[in-house]
Amino acid sequence: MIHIFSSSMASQTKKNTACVIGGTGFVASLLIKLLLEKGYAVNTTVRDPDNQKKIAHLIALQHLGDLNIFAADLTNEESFNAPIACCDFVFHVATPVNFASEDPENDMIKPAIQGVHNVLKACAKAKTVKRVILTSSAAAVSINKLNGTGLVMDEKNWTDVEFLTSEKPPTWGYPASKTLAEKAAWKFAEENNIDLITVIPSLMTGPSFTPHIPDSINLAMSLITGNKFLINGLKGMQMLSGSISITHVEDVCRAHIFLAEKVSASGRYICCGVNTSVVELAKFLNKRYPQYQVPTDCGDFPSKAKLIITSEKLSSEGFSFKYGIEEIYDQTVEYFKANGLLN
Ligand SMILES: NC(=O)c1ccc[n+]([C@@H]2O[C@H](COP(=O)([O-])OP(=O)(O)OC[C@H]3O[C@@H](n4cnc5c(N)ncnc54)[C@H](OP(=O)(O)O)[C@@H]3O)[C@@H](O)[C@H]2O)c1
Ligand SMILES: *[C@@H]1O[C@H](CO)[C@@H](O)[C@H](O)[C@H]1NC(C)=O
Ligand SMILES: *[C@@H]1O[C@H](CO)[C@@H](O)[C@H](O)[C@H]1NC(C)=O
Ligand SMILES: *[C@@H]1O[C@H](CO)[C@@H](O)[C@H](O)[C@H]1NC(C)=O
Ligand SMILES: CC(=O)N[C@H]1CO[C@H](CO)[C@@H](O)[C@@H]1O
Repeated sequence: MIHIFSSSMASQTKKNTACVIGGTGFVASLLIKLLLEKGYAVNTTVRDPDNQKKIAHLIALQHLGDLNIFAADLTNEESFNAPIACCDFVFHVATPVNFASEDPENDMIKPAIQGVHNVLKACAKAKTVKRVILTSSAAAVSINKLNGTGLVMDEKNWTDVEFLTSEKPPTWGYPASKTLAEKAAWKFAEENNIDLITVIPSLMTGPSFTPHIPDSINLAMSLITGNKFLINGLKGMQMLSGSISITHVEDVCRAHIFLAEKVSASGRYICCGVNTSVVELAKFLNKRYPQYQVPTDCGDFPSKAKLIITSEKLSSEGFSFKYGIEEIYDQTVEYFKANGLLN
């Protein structure tokens, strides 16, 4: 009797509540699933709640627990007040992504910064928010003009925005927007006394239950699928960002929740499972999946990465990665097979 009584009391204690900004995406949809599985009540925002195709995978999560879906756009300040009201934690995951943009300033940089301000303003207004977790990117850490190999980048390092905006290398708008948005978040949080944590993931892959295959998975799989455009994208990524660094999406989502709950956590946290280069990755994939005949000859493309980004700080808080390179790719290959994209 006593046991039954105490467990029913426990179920009445207030649930942890979280708001996830941008719920439809690759990372956010898995984050919502993990939060619901941990017993959180979740409010999420999407741009287009009436678009059944874009939100069906979120509706399908509602059987796991308490999930409400709200309409909000990063450029609309008022839209964040209702979903964030009364929440303990806010995960700001959404960001405008448009690698082909001819106007990165208006397509990515401005809305990303505006989004950070609008979300953080709503958090300050709510007065219940204990911590905000912003999803930044390795693109906000590792891009600089230095040459060499074996450089180690950590949370003290910031991408050189001056280099990006003056030389405008291909795809410069995305890293510029991520860096400037994260800097804007730190400034606003300091001025308004908000407990902010930033999570800094590298390229993510792993299975996804979004309606479309996420771009980052297609990029990570390009050496296997043989998509020349994306292989060039991967090479461009190594040249610009200094390495090919890969993490299982579930580890990144686990790190978000770990850092929200870890009271002693503060500042930026790089979350990177594996550091590698295009040539090393090609050799690994060629050996592990001989059936796909991944070419390993990349001509005179640099075989060694310029740098690694280290997750030492995250590990020293007690976080451990669940997935290494073998499991990351085994699971992604299975996901591609299940979607008819590989034999
Ligand atoms: N994927 C990676 O490899 C990777 C690596 C490092 C960092 N990150 C970071 O991780 C986060 C999630 O990335 P992801 O891969 O999950 O991206 P994604 O699948 O493309 O999702 C992006 C999300 O942002 C939302 N969004 C875009 N513009 C918006 C706006 N104006 N207002 C409101 N929402 C908007 C999208 O909503 P709609 O559904 O309405 O379009 C979508 O839910 C991003 O901050 C990204 O920079 C990703
Ligand atoms: C979600 O939004 C509603 C409406 O603003 C609010 O009452 C509730 O406390 C919010 N939080 C959660 C986690 O449900
Ligand atoms: C890096 O190498 C490039 C090409 O060789 C050169 O133009 C540039 O000046 C070098 N940068 C530094 C900081 O040494
Ligand atoms: C990274 O930051 C540290 C500390 O500010 C600095 O000493 C180091 O030169 C930076 N590394 C690079 C490659 O910019
Ligand atoms: C310096 C460092 O952390 N190197 C690691 C990069 O990633 C590989 C795994 O792919 C590790 O073996 C290295 O230790």
